Amino acid sequence: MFKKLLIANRGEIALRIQRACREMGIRSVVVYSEADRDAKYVKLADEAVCIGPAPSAQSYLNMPAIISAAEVTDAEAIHPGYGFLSENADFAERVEKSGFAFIGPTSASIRLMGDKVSAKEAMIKAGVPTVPGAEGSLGEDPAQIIRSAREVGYPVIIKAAGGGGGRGMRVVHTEAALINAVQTTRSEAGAAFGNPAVYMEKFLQNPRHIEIQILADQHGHAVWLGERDCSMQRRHQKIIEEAPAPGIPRKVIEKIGDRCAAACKKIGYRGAGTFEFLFENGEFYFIEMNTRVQVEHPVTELVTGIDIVQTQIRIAAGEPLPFTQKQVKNQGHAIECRVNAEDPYTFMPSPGRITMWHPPGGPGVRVDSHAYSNYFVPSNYDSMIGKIIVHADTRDQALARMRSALSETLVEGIKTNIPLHRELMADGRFIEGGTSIHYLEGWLEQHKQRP
Ligand code: MV4
Repeated sequence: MFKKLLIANRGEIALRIQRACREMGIRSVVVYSEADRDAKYVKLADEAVCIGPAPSAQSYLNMPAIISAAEVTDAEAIHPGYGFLSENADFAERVEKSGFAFIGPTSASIRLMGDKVSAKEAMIKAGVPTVPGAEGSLGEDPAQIIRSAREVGYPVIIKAAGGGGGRGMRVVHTEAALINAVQTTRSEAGAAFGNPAVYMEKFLQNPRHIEIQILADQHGHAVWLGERDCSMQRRHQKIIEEAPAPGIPRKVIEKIGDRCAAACKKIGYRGAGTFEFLFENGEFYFIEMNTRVQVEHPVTELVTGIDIVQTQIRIAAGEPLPFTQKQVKNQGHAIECRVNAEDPYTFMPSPGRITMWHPPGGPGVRVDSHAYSNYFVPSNYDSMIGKIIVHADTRDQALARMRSALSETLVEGIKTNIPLHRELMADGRFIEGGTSIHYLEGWLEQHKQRP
């Protein structure tokens, strides 16, 4: 096992990785920007290295600074967390070429999944169901593009191969709008991702967003840990996640989970990963694969009892998976609410000093947060300041536990989205379960007039 690991991230996930290291007897090095100098998790690390000023481009995205920090501290491995450099294939490659272990898949796997066209092709080959659409990326011939759209059937969606996570896509409802939409998406993609390639899919009108968590080792083993329902989102920012996904028969989930694990073996995937699906009318359609640990990993940890971050580290150190598929069991129900420093209804960021932080507690309540009373939330980064996660035997009990946890939580000095979470936990349709990716935006539209 590694003796020392560098955490190339900040905030709650830096603290989460640090906790995994401490339990495993691994010394942790945290890198930080000038804006995060006084954060408690920085002081709690075994070693801390300042890598630059507040803007991410000069600190958390600064590859030479991070690799130098690993060199001067004699770290053996680098954990990228999520966001920042976590899905940057060039970074993974530079980390390994510099002699460190990258806690994640090979740079080849990251590259394969980073290009959404090659990711989809790999999944089709591996027997994972994908959204119906035109094969490969679109060519230049307008007549051919028009024929493809007729075959797929309107509405279609044009997506950038270099996009993902909702960036670089356009829905097209009529043939009259098609060629223009393709051209615009192409030029935006070229500017934003340095890759003008686009592809076409059938546009699914009202799906849910369901994802499958997998873990794969370097010895040819791969397991799936269950699913998460991440449909409660606004502008591609998830706010509530849960496991298992309400109302989907276990047989249907098991079939797709087994396909994901088989696909990992087929492509030689290693580490933690997530297969993202759209789920509509009882069918799963693969859209993208994330090659990192995700924000919402705790709901899967709570229902399986498996520590995903520790397992990521063990896999990178060359250990075999410590459990088989048969030993993976989902127990009870878990719900996560992301706590953001923002206005709960306008979603305007609300950085600044937290004058009072009183997190919830009690049985089945987990809080992953780097915040504390007198912590200053910098304006330079994502507004998420923590996550409240609950676990109980049933979904109804988990909902009750989350309502109780939210009622205990006090955050003063800045605005947070906790009032929104309190309302959603009391919303009839959410309580029923199974709302689509468009539910929250509709709900916000209907709840515009408030005190
Ligand atoms: C889609 C879709 C409907 N049909 N693809 C958005 C994020 C990116 N991962 C893929 N996305 C979508 N792809 C087809 N063929 C609708 C979305 C989508 C979405 C997906 C997941 C979660 C939230 C979403 C919000 C709007 C659109």
